[in-house]
Amino acid sequence: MRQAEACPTNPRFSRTQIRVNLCSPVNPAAQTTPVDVEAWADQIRKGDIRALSRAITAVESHDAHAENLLRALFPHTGHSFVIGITGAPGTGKSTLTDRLAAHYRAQQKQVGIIAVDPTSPYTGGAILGDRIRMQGHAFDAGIFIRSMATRGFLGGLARTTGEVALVLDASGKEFILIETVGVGQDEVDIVRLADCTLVLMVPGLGDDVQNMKAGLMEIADLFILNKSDREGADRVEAELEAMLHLAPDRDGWKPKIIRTVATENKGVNELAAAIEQYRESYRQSPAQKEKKLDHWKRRLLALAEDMFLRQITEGREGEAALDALAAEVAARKKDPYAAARELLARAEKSREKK
Ligand SMILES: Nc1nc2c(ncn2[C@@H]2O[C@H](COP(=O)(O)OP(=O)(O)OP(=O)(O)O)[C@@H](O)[C@H]2O)c(=O)[nH]1
Ligand SMILES: [Mg+2]
Repeated sequence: MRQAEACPTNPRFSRTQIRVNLCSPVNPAAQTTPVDVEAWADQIRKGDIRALSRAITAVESHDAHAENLLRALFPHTGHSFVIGITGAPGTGKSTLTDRLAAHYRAQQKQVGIIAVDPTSPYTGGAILGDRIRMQGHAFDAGIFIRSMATRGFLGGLARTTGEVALVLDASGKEFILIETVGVGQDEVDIVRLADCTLVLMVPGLGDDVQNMKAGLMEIADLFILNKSDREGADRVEAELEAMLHLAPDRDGWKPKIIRTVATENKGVNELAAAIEQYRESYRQSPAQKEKKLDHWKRRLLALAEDMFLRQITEGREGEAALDALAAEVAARKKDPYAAARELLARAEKSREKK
């Protein structure tokens, strides 16, 4: 079981106890400060780094202005190409993300990186792990790197990541790279935000292909055989090929395998070319529309669910009502269905009041 984590705005609740977010929905301190959201959005669109950083922080902390800001930015989004980079811990995701970003920067493309992993060697716009890489990007205004903690976001990690990506999109980033460790459902949901998903494999992880989570297998548009300088690369490639051979085409696209040695920048050009090929094939296929629709259906449902849960549990009164109902059900004084209907009625009332 996961360790209980305090909800950021309401430590009384923990994420493990209740998965829905029963915290107060906004940061109350921020509510009192008047903010010109339109001007802020304009600054972001002009590429102002501080305005961008502030926006991402606002989104992450569910600042009172985050929703309005995202609404102001939304009409200016939809231009980025989002690349999800996932794979087991230590497979070289950060190194490869970094190389791919450098490749795009060399073409004067603006890049945003979201590392959904506190252990990733990116922090506050600089990369800690590797000093040479750090020098490479630290003063480059064309690249924006944001590291996010993996848990504890209101509305869930995938939603926050999606919102951060929207902000980066509005700021004119042509490519957004999202690095995430491919282990849990949260991570699979994050990867689903991407237009193109890279799944990293490395030789020497035992029964790599067999052990790979079925879910990840299904979402991979490109398989990256990283650390292919290591022994066993041929075997993993053969296994992957065999598996891909059996898998049906997905909307006219057959996932490819690209060999890389991220540390030596080998295979990065080939990878970028394969991404471009995927992008082209995708652009021409009717599947793109369907994928986008599916994407927004999922996001809208998650958002509506979140808003709805907030209506139910809004304020102290809401929390108290939930506590009281839970106590009644636990004591068998009320059945859970009747109690849930009472909660629904509360949400209805809260809507009527607005
Ligand atoms: N030999 C070899 N080492 C590599 C290669 N790519 C990355 N590494 C090394 O593998 C280690 C892990 O690399 P990261 O890029 O941090 O891997 P990651 O997947 O981001 O790791 P987590 O974020 O912790 O899951 C580092 O020591 C890298 O230098 C490669 O192609 N070949
Ligand atoms: Mg990493």
